[in-house]
Amino acid sequence: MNRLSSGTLETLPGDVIRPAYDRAAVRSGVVHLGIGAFHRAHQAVVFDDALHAGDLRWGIVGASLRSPQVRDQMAPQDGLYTLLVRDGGVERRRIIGAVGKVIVAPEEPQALLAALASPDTHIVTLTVTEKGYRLDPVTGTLIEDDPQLAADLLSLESPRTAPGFLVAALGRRRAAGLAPFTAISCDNLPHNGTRLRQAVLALAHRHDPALAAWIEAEGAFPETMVDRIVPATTEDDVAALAERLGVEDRAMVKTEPFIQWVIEDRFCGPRPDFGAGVQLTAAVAPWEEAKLRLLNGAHSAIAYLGGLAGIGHVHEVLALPEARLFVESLWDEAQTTLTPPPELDIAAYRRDLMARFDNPTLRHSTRQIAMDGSQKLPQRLLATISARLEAGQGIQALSLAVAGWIRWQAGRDDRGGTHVVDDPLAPALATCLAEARTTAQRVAAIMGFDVVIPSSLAADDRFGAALIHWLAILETQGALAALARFHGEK
Ligand code: CS2
Repeated sequence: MNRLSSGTLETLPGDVIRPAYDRAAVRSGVVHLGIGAFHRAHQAVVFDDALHAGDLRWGIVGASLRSPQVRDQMAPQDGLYTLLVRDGGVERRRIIGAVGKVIVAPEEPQALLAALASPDTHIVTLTVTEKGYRLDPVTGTLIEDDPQLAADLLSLESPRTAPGFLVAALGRRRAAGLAPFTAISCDNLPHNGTRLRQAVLALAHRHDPALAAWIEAEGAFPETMVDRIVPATTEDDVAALAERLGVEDRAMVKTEPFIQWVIEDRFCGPRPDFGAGVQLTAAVAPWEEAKLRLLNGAHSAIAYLGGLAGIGHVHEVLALPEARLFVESLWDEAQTTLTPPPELDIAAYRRDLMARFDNPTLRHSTRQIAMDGSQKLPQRLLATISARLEAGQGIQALSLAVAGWIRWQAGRDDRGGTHVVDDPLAPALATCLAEARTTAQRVAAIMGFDVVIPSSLAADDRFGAALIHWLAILETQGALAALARFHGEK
């Protein structure tokens, strides 16, 4: 079967939306680091909207910092891919044309630097996951013994890390008399702009304090909150789409109708006239906190507890009344820790969230969300627990979720299935738990794991006791029994 490409665009069924602008005339105003499915279903769509609106400055050069997979999927398709929006039985298909080319950074670091240093480039967006910033989650300082960062600390001739590429490119821009670009972290991290700025300034300072001062004075690192559920594409999705399109698209992404991008209005250069889905604001933190603690907190809880029960997808977990009630209780706990922006109606947000999680056609896998728990837990669950404890409030639902994460480390679910713990700290966590023989010892070991659990929380007996209580039930009776017990005890 033919591939989707500029040459086969015309053969697509009439209901497929396609680029209504001249792709040959598009300039690349954006470089994106970490071109995975999330970027293609989120920021790329926003820039594609700008192109549709007639502002041709906002094409994207995508970069992959690790594997060539996305380049290999997109290059034969001239960068084109399908955005498949699924809502119950309704499916909308749109071809996104914003991505001009994809660079695999380890193969062509100089090409990526050239794109970042180009006078056409005004915005750099990043989805490099929590771990990509090379910052210690607790102290916020650079992880200097990370081998890739260590290489970038020595030399920025051929950078390896996201901060490394940004610093090297900003150095070139300064030398060429160009303004810096606006760098926008689109990862689910609290204060993501501040973190990116910290990583860039710390690295720049080590190479050239004058460059660091220039970045500090002239650059911009807006905070953002990004939201759209983008499950990983499966072979079945690719096959089903090929049947509908008549051509094969190996770079397709599937997502929900909902899209939200809240951006701090702090750009140091041009930006598109953003349309639907984007809100510019002075304060992102309240949005971000609500999203991280409600959406992502529930997601992680569903992933571990549902995954332990051997359930594959989010909507299937929520089909169980006890899981649903548990999520509502988790939200009851998280909600009191928020200071929502005036425009955000939390009750309506919770209702909408549950409906988004229920979307049966997304098939969002619990294992996908369970990934990288050590990087996600602090902002999704642990900060919420600290806030509740400080206010003298209960933490039972939040603790059951964290106990689920601890239990997940054993690599076995309640039905005897096994899973790989996909986490950059998996080896360290395994070592930390290796000697622990009892539930209490396992909890004590995790409490001492200070790259994830802040010391103030580790010292709080209320948290320790709740974890022991729930972990014991998870270990002896399983996740479904724990959820049922949760309601019995409430
Ligand atoms: C999910 C997120 O995989 C995960 O950890 O919680 O990717 C989530 O789907 C997005 O943040 C939604 O905006």
